Amino acid sequence: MLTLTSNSTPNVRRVLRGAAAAFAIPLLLVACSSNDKAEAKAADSVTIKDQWVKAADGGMSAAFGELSNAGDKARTVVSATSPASSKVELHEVVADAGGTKTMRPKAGGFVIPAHGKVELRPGGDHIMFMGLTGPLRTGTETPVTLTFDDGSTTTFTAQVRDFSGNQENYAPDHASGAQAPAHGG
Ligand SMILES: [Cu+2]
Repeated sequence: MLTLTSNSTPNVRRVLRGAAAAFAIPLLLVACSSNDKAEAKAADSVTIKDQWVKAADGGMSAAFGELSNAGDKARTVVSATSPASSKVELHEVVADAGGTKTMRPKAGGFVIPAHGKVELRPGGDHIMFMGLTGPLRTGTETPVTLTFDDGSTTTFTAQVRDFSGNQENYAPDHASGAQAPAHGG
């Protein structure tokens, strides 16, 4: 019924284009909301407890805690950010044949099994603060935001605590590491 013909005036064409755009927007909204209902986000099923950050005057520090996944599907933390550090990495600690422990970025991030837990602790997996923006004083708190593989995010507040154990070396990549100073993680 509404067919554009060569004798349509420019005015009529503009009106018809506007009508088509108005119809397209509600259709997009419906598509998005039905998607959200079909699948829960990782941020809705993963929680953290006993979270804390190591006190430091500057340089580097790390955040720890116990991640729990209440969902039926494994979830993966792929990155983290914090206003306390200009750069944040997800680290693991590995020991070489001689027993020397080295921390390095964990390939693939932290995988939390369905109905399972991942403990972030000194000497194990941890959230590494690579460049503190200021001192982290005992008794204060700092927010940390985790991003999951589905793009959802969750932010928790971690208490700053004194901790002096578990000094490991840091290897930015597998080929080097000799130049990096030892630091806690
Ligand atoms: Cu580290």
